[in-house]
Amino acid sequence: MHRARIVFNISKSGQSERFASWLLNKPQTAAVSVNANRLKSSTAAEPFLNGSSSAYVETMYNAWLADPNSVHASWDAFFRNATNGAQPGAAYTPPPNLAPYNKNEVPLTSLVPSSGGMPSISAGSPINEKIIDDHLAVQAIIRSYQARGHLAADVDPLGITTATLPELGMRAPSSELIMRKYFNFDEADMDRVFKLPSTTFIGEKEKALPLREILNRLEQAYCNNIGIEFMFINSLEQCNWIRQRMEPPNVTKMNADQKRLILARLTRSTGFENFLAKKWSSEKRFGLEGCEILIPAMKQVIDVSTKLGVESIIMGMPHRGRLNVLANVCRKPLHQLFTQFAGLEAEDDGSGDVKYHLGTYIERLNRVTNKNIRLAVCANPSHLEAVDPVVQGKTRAEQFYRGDNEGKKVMSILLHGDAAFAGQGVVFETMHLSDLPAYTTHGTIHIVANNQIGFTTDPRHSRSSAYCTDVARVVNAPIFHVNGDNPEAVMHVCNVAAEWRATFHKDVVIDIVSYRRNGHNEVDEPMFTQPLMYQKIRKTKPVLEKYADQLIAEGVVTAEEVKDVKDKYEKICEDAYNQAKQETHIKYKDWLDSPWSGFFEGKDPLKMSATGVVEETLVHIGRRFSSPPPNAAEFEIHKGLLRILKSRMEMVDNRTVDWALAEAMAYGSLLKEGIHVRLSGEDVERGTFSHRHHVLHHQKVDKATYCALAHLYPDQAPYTVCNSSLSEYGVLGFEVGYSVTNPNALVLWEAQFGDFNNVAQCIIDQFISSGQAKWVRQSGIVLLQPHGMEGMGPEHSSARLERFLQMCSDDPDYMPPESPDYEVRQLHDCNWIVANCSTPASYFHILRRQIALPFRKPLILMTPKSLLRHPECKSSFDDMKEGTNFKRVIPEEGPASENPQNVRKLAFCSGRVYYDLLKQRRDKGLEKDIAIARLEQISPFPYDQVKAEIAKYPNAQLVWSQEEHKNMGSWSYIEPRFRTLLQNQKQIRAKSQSKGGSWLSQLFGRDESPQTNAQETETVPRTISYNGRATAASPATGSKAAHNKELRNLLEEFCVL
Ligand SMILES: Cc1ncc(C[n+]2csc(CCOP(=O)(O)OP(=O)(O)O)c2C)c(N)n1
Ligand SMILES: [Mg+2]
Repeated sequence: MHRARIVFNISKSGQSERFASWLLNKPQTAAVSVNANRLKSSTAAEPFLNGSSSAYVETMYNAWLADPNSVHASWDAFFRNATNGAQPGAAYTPPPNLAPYNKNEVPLTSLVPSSGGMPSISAGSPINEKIIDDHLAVQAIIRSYQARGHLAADVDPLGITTATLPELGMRAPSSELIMRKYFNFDEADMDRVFKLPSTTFIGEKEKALPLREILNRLEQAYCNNIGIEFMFINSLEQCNWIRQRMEPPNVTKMNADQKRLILARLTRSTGFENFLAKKWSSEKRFGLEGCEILIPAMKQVIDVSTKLGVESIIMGMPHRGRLNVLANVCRKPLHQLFTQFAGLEAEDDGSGDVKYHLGTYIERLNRVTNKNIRLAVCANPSHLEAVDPVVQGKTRAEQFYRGDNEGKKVMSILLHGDAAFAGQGVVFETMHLSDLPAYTTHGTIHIVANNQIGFTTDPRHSRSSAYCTDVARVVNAPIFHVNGDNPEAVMHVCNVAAEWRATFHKDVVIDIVSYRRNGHNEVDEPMFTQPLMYQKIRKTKPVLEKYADQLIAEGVVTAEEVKDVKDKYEKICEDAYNQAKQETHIKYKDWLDSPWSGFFEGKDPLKMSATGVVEETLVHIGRRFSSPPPNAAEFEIHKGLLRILKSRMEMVDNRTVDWALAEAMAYGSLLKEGIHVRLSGEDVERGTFSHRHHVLHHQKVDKATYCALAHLYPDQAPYTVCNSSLSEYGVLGFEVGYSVTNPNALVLWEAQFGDFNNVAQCIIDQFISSGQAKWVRQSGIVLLQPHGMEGMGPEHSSARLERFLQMCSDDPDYMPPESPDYEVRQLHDCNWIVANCSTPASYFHILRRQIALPFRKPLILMTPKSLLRHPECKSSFDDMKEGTNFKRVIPEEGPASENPQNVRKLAFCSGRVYYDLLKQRRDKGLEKDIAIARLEQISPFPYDQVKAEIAKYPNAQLVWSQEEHKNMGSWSYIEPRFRTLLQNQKQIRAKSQSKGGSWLSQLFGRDESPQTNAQETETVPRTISYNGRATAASPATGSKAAHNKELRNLLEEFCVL
């Protein structure tokens, strides 16, 4: 109403340019009065003149005005008749074939005054131009509101985002400029009736309305407390769907029961924060004050979604209001929440996390829908938005395991802060997963708790986009900005968003524009930086008070009822508080977001199953993997691939495997055992190095593909191999989320080159290396990281092995006592496994070991590049068949091992450098002098097996050979662990060292005489020296020549005895 009046005022305020002058470049005319009664007459008189054909009509009309002969005779007749004042319908002569008009449309000519007062007119008459002009203008106004109404909407409870123009007495000058600039109807036009185009639903059943009512309704729909951005959506069906739900008058009206429910929920949301503030006034809790409506909003989304069939909801959210969400949305027992404030010790293992990061998992009855629902809030780090892809991965996984292929049963809700939503790139990466076949979760509901500030920074300094939600436009998600102080508008938007998700299975954003009543946290002073904003906030009544007053005034509730609901909730909190006081310990597992029921029960936590596989299985998988699709002779495979398949088949015949075949056998054998395998990453289907080829493409038929590993056995588990979007942070986060959902799956993410993993550093640091310690949540995710110095320059050489090793939690000064279950015990205690395997068999076993373990640990695996085709990098079936296992250390097995006493150097290494060392040793004829042992697993450090190898070569100097620079690779990790081991093994020592020899002396010469002195052996342990590249800032040189020189030096040094 108000706004319609404003519109009218503007038109009087002297703007002379006609609204539609840009549409019809014709001389303007004076206003004519329209007899509204005429509207009640004919509606279907001119069927071709509907909204969708108006552009065509306009073109025809323009052409006709310019030259009546230039249009079809039927058009000429029509325009002539119409301009001569023909009765509705009478002007019509069948025109060229136009689409039939929609049911809610009326013909334009029916709105032309039929008689009386109508001047006699002829072709080109200004009066008729005006009629058409005005209708086109009204259409354009409607469209303007739909497209840009949000700019003028009253969505800010503080009224600070939209500046006031005092002289006009209105907000949002942009809207005046953009929407109404050309508007020049005057008061007399306000009661003229205009037909409504098919693209609006403001009329409900009316097909035409007076201009005044049109404007009123548009104002109500688009410029009240909801601002909608949706006109960028490419689908007309979806645009109309939104218009249908937002435009009819009174769509946001709620009945008394609904209002009371909102009030009750708002009371809890507000009461919870008040209670915490009262009991723990100086504790940080990142309260929701100012955006308390978030809780009723989430509950509304959940209610509607469960009504529409959703059974499980996975949520991710930041700090703000998190405790409130756990308490009032998830209904986590309040006393458990309150014990988090008590500073109690934990009963279980782990280092824990602050209370506003912890996750939870609840199954409960939704009282509104009377359906059982599962709610999970994922644990998340401080790193804002990092949890987004994790939630998506978890949601996708849950959908997968339930067979919910369309996302009807499982869905995700992501909550965001305004500053983080706009600022964090991972939001964009996550959005871009939303429609990809192997990553979609079939629509996420995003809710922004938009308090118009990020810590101390105003939006104008924290984003360049108009809204904090603009990122969602890239995926055609509708965006609803809503004033957080209008609870009913918020609920309406929630209803529409939930329905949208259930209908179209696409993302949608609810932007709750609100404010932050306190500082960033409860002990911060916001007036330091936002004095004016906070003066305004101080004067703003809490939404609960406003809404309670409103409902009391409406007679929906009484003041006593309001007080009663409030007191009851306070009592609930007080009781829980007293209960919490009885607790003596907290339990981290109370906060687990992904319980694996049945996985740990009845298992020996230190018993690992075998990883070897019967030969028959290896052969079967090998053959399938080396064959074109069975029974599909017409499937045309690329000739190069046929050669690869043939050579694979030959390997199978010869009982050997290369890297790709070993990998396929690992996956295939797990699939056979019912373990789902999912391999995701950039270009993983073929493999960056064109070695994998898990998906064969028909050379003649588009999108016809074949994946052998998905068709190995009729009852196998599903295999997913999927090329991802070009994202590391988003995709790795997604796979982490996928991996934590079910332990009976091997989930792998492959970096294109290991070098790129640091783009996902946050996921690695915050979730993978520390997730179990912080949140008792295990993950068996595998990171495949192509790594190796092969002269490919600084960004294609290093997966930064050193970083992963630096984050290993095992103590370098502690050597675990030996036991029969040494391997599994170490794995149990570590935070993750870091390995750099040198053989296909090791790769096969270590992948299978991920599942053979009775728990789950992340595996960080350096993987090869040139080794994929290295003729020596092959394994025999003998190393993989039943009875074989993963070798954490591969000892020397050549001539040196036959006479160990004579071996002068024992070199330890890991990964591909082994093959360079091997060749060098052979070339130099040092096979009896130098033994090479390989650490296939670097961390946990295989003390037991390293010790045995060292003991075998008592006279050998010990060297660690690596191809990485000295400040990179494994050296900094293995050096202190070797020291610990050697100090613990004083009986093993080289005499040269007992004489004070340093690693330098070992390198440049050694004492041949065998050791005899027992006292010396006890006091002087052996040491290990370094053989590798010097320290450097960059991981690798960009010069091939420099690379080769460095390698030569390394290898020459390796041979120095
Ligand atoms: C990735 C990241 N960078 C910086 C921070 C530090 N930080 C914590 S809260 C915050 C402001 C967040 O603002 P907003 O997203 O609007 O949420 P609000 O606190 O206003 O609810 C910042 C910068 C962080 N937690 N994560
Ligand atoms: Mg904010």
